[in-house]
Amino acid sequence: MTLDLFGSAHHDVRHDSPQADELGPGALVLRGFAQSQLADLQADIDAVIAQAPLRHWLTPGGKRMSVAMTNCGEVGWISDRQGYRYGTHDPLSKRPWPAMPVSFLSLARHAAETAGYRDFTPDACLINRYALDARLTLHQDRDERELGAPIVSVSLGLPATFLWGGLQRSDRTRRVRLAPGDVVVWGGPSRLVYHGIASVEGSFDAQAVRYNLTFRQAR
Ligand SMILES: O=C(O)CCC(=O)C(=O)O
Ligand SMILES: [Mn+2]
Repeated sequence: MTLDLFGSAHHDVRHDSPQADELGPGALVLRGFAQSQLADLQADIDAVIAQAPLRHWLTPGGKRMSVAMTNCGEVGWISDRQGYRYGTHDPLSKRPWPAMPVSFLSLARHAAETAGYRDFTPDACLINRYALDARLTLHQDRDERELGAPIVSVSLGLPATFLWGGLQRSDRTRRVRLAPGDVVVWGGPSRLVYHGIASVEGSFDAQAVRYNLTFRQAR
């Protein structure tokens, strides 16, 4: 008994995440999971952006998205008047997307495993940058071929209000505050849950922004 208790307590402290909030079946917020890596992740984000600058995609309907985006990995998420899709090349530079930094891949795999998803092998990392007025309306991540793999989503910079709904767009949404270092993982029965970003929390520093890394197995 004593050994069991000691063993499970010991097991808990090995995780980087002291707390996990369940959003639904197969969906967790790992609080502070990436906390100790924020500076390294930001340096890697800056290096990707230097090769593939952030841009505001057009929606298929022709509206400019308020979130600025770029990608790294084998494939990147693209939106324009032709629709949403994944592509191997940056349409701006016509070059392949920058490689996924090792720090990104190991964080994504470790977070997925902590949430119960083994062997997550993301081939796509979407980098989202939110200024104070940016929003991401309620949507499903459904452009991926491999819906068996989870989504891993990492928050950096300003805090935000994440919307977590249901499998129908009209389902009630829950508001979840995401702080820098929080990692949301969703898959299994929650893989196609509607979600979005309602708002980014202000700061006196006008330069401040929020970044999000969304890891997916797209192909
Ligand atoms: O910024 C976030 O936390 C969510 C991003 C997202 O849902 C997406 O890029 O599909
Ligand atoms: Mn999404």
